[in-house]
Parts: sequence; C-alpha cells; structure tokens
Amino acid sequence: MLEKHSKSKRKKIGSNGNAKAPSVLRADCFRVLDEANRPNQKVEPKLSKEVLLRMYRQMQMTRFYDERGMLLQRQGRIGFYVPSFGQEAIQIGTVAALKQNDWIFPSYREPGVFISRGASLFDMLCNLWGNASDVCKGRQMPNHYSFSDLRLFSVSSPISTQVIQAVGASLASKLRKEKDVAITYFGDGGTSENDFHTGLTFAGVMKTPTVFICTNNQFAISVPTSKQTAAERIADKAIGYGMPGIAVDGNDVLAVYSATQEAVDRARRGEGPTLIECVTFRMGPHSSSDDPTRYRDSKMFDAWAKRDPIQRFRQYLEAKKLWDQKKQEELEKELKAALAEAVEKAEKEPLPGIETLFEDVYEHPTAQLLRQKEALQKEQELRGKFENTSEAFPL
Ligand SMILES: Cc1ncc(C[n+]2csc(CCOP(=O)(O)OP(=O)(O)O)c2C)c(N)n1
Repeated sequence: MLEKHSKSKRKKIGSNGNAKAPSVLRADCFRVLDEANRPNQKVEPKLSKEVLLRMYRQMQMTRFYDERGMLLQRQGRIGFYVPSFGQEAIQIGTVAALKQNDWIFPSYREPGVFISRGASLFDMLCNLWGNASDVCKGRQMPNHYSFSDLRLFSVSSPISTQVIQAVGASLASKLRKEKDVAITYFGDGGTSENDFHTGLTFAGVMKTPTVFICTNNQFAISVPTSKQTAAERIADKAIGYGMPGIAVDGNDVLAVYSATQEAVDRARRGEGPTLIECVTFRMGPHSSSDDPTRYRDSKMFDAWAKRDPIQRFRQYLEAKKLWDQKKQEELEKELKAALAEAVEKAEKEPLPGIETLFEDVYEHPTAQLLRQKEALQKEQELRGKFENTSEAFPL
C-alpha cells in the first residue's frame, strides 16, 4: 500500500476508484470507505467483530469525553479543555494497530489515544481538575495526561517535543533488541518545528522503529496548513528523510488502521520509520479559549460535518448487520453513565496540599527549598490566625 501511494504513482491511483460523490478530501489519500461509506473490498482490513465493535465504542467514548470536557469548562467547573471533535478515527485507528508494549508519545489533542490504551476516565478527569489524585498533582496543564504504566508518555505543551522523544525511545528499543515500536502524534503546525525535522532526520538515518502520525486538521490555531508549508502534501516530506510517507483519509478509521498496521509491521521487522499524514478537519475550537468563527469559513465545517468519522463507521457496521439503533441507545446510556460517575468522583477530590509544591523533584531537598517550605508554613499559620480579619493583609 505504501508503495502504491508513493508520489510517482499518485495520479494513477486516484481515490481507490470507488468514490462516487464529490469529496472535500484530496483524491490522493488512501481510503477504505468511499464517500457513501462503502468499503473497497480490495483494501478492507480483516478485523473481527469484537475488534470492530471495540473501536466503535472507543470512538464514541472519545466524543462523549470531549463533549463533557467542553461543558465542564463552560460551566466553570474546570479551567481549560482541548477537544478533538472529528479526529476520533485517527486516535482509535492508530492505537488498534499497536501492541500494549509499544510506546506512545501523544500530543494534547488525543484523549481517545488514552481511552483506547486503557487509561481510566477517573484518572484522566483528575488531570482536568489538577486535584490531589492527579498523577502530576496539578502541575501539568489540563489535557496533558501521563500514564507511565501504560507506556503513555506525558504530553508536552511545546509542539513536536514528543517527536524527538519517540525517536529516542524507539532507538533505545532497537539498541536493546526489543521489538517495541514507538508512535507519536503531532499536528500540521508541528511539522514546521525544528523538533519535527530533527526527529525525522535522525529516525531516517538510524532506521528507528518509529511511526509518525501527523494529524493534518488543516489549522494550527488560526493558521491554515497552506501557510504552514508549500509542499503539496505533508506526507511528501517523508522522501527527504528517506522513509515512506502516505496520506490517509483521517475520517476513515479502517484506512487509518490499515496504514498504521503496515507501518508498525515495517518498524517491527527492522525496516525503519514511516510518516503517515491523516487528513481531517478540526471540528471544534483549538481549545476552550478559542473562537474559530473569527477565522474559519463555516462552509468548510459543513462539508466536513458530512464526513463525521463516527457516523461513517456506524454506517459501515450497520451494513454488516453489526449495529442498530437499539444497540446505539444502550451504548450511549452505558458510556454516559460511566462518564458521569467518573466526573462526580473526580470533582469531589480535594486539591493537592500546598506542601506538594516541594515534593517529587529532589530526593533530598536543597537547603533553599527547605527554607522556602518553612517560610510558607509560617505564612500559612499566620493566615490561619488572622483569617477573616483585616489584620491578615494590612494595607
Ligand atoms: C514550540 C511552540 N510554539 C508555539 C506554541 C503555541 N501553540 C500551541 S498549540 C499551537 C498550534 C499547533 O497546531 P498543530 O501542530 O497543527 O496542532 P493542533 O493544535 O491543530 O492539533 C501553537 C502554535 C507551542 N505550544 N509550542
């Protein structure tokens, strides 16, 4: 598949020849589902019923989690949220192609990667509140989850930092003769960062077992991809790094799965890295602080709304007689109840104690830190003594 979609053959391949309706997706993207959501049987992955239904469930949970995250922020219950509306197929399709021991280096817009790897909703929500049960004790930004036991590396805010981290981890895996692959996720904006160039150069030269997933959602906050690069497509950049590159319909979970599976298999066989560009559209704001109506034409949104990855996959499952309205209603009820329970529990958690400011960095705190801790404790005692009196903060 990777060879078939290489640049030289791109014009001949078209869109697998099976798309009848016009698409907002470029014709050179690899896809399994056509615009009427019918599979191209020549490239349809052979997945069991259990796997297909699990993927659907995880996509749906990701959507509900994002909806809840945005609502919690709008209600003033959490401070900030980064939704991934419309990008569910990329998150779930890629993780489905991994083994549990493979390393994952996500960006901040991948709740579905955490959900499908097996992170608990409660633990994820504790990060949104930055409470005492949050593994980072509120020191990370919201949406910056971290699950070392699941080989889910903590999210970095500076974009594309995770690219070089993934290359390092996969090089270590190669040197130790382990078979674990590393996968990393970044946006179209992230490809303009030096870390992208450094990471892919190094991966190509060292033939590391790395899979690079570029989620091309067509915007880096308000900057369109056309201002990010003059390249015809981001996948073409792979040629310069000496690795295969493929552009995939990012709203087609089966296409994302197949392309990732092929790249993961190559990496595990010792044949080196792959760059996969998943073409999609950011259906929501950049974050809860953003208003995309100020810089985006609503027509773009409307066109991509017709390609909702969850609806498309649902139609595919229904055609296979694996899904129906009754099952949908049961699933929605079950997932929303699980989410509501986790929200209720996470919201009740206390905030981290102020003493935690001094913990977890040094095994033996420095004298200066100890002095600061003592000063803070004295201050707190004073505040307690003068609480609710004007003497606490004399003007
Ligand atoms: C090195 C760096 N520069 C700038 C920023 C500010 N910033 C945060 S998100 C973002 C846009 C990133 O866009 P993209 O990589 O396309 O990913 P997306 O947000 O669309 O998922 C920018 C510029 C940052 N976090 N790090």
